[in-house]
Amino acid sequence: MDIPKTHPRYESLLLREKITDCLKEGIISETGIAAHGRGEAFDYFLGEKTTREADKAIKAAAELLCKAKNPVVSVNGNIACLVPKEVVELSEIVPLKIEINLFYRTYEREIKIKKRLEKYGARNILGVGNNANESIPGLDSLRGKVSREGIFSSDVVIVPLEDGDRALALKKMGKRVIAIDLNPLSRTSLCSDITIVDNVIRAMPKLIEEIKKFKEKRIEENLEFENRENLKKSIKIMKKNLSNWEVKFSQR
Ligand code: PTJ
Repeated sequence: MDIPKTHPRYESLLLREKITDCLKEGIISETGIAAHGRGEAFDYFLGEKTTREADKAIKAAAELLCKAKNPVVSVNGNIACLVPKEVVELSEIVPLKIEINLFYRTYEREIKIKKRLEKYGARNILGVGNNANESIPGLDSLRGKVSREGIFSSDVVIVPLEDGDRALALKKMGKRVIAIDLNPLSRTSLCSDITIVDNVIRAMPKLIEEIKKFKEKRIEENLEFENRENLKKSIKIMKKNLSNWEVKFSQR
């Protein structure tokens, strides 16, 4: 359907179209649609823009990625759908490995996601078929199947948009976890070392920019970052936006 550009929710509707197209193609799981909807709601509360807190988390994430020895980006259906180009760019500039890791894992979906990423220039994608040859201890879901040379032996993992069972298990393995999650209350957000409370659509290009800047500076920086404090501030922003709307409505 042609969405009129004048529609007040044009951008958001375009994203929904992308998501439904990816569902039809078998990239996104059916529950990925529900995950997207939950994200939309939190984005609304956030004001649909990158906050100062998210910017701070992005800078800290850029530094952690640049200093990592074996960083990996974990890709699920929603990420392959929404930001495939950015995933590939990230893998080139850090550089880092791309690993497909799915909750609703089927070989068919792995291949479809792999092909989509390759269309954007990705090479050596891990986590497909027999390459998912290791298990994350204590994780019963299929997300526990990981690649030995990827997530299993990584020191830093970036997990954009997922639920918290794996993030916690990765922490227990001693890894540093970077999450991108619009929900500051999710288990992933709470247990990660750095949570970027922002939409992946906005956060990924900004993360790439910050990595470029960090590399250009070539100086030792040790940014201080307190995840819980940052999360609290993101919640405060949401609360403030909600109260501002409440005031606006009572003035009508
Ligand atoms: O592709 P698969 O099989 O691995 O399945 C992946 C899904 C997404 C279905 C699975 O990880 C899942 O169920 O996730 P949850 O529990 O719904 O969590 C997704 C989180 O991402 C929620 O906290 C959402 O608020 C958040 N989220 C959704 N869309 C975005 C987002 N965060 C950032 N940017 C978004 N665009």
